[in-house]
Amino acid sequence: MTQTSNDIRAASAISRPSRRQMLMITGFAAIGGGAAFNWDWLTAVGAAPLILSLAPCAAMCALGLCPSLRGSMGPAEHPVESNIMTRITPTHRRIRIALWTGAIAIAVLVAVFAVLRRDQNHAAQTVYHGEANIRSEFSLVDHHGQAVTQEDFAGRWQLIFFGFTHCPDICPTSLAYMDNVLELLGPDADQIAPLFVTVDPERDTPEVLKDYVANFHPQLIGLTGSQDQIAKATDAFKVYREKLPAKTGPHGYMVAHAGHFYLMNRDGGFEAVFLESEQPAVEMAEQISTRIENERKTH
Ligand SMILES: [Cu+2]
Repeated sequence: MTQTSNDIRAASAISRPSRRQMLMITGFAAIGGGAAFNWDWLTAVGAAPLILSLAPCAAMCALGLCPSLRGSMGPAEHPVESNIMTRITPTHRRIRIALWTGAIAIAVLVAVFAVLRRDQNHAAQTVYHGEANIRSEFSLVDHHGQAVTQEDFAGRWQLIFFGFTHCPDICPTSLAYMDNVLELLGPDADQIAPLFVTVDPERDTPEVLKDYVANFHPQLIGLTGSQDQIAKATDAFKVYREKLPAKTGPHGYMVAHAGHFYLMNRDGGFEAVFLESEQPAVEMAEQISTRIENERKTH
């Protein structure tokens, strides 16, 4: 093989981007494309400089005009040398290093932001995972003795608490807290039906409930029913309740029960649960008003 044909082969080899360059270009293009596909301001901010910084380099590489290679592709009077690095000037090398360093840094940032955002969204979507099949479905009797079902509260949000009037601590504390939340909601409280469903229908007749709810928010509605009706309601909300013997207190028993507030949307679908001990009333009120506000924006 002649020296000339070797030169031609070498020249054509280095006029194309190397395998390593192609891999890097493909990788960055994939990151930029992924970021652009999941478009929002953050990925846009990250992807734009990435694409802008890479595009000229990628184009020059593809066209064989990369500054780092140009020296070795010179005209005939500058013969090709076997080691192309000897033809890269310090300036070209600095440009190339700066280009790749910037691109890699931006790519890493975009990837980190993308992962962080995905985790955030993931967390937000799965907070209440496993309780999505809770539905507001009941046929009960209110504290005026009127038969009611979930349909009577359709079109309003429902804030539901299960308890019993003989409860020594959790129920009065939670209902007073619910009172605070409703006060803090201001006019938005009108969008909500606050319901107190007894887990002790044996003692909590409509009359007993009427006296009891009068201690709390004026909108609070007490609900009772037969054992069967209460059982169906607690099943629909997956509420734990258990009648336990109690030496102190009237009638020799108490009812252990879960102390969650259920926030149900206007369609009776599950929205969120809250515990009195987990956040101040103002925070729970904010979480509810944010939902009502979002609803206003989307309608
Ligand atoms: Cu209680």
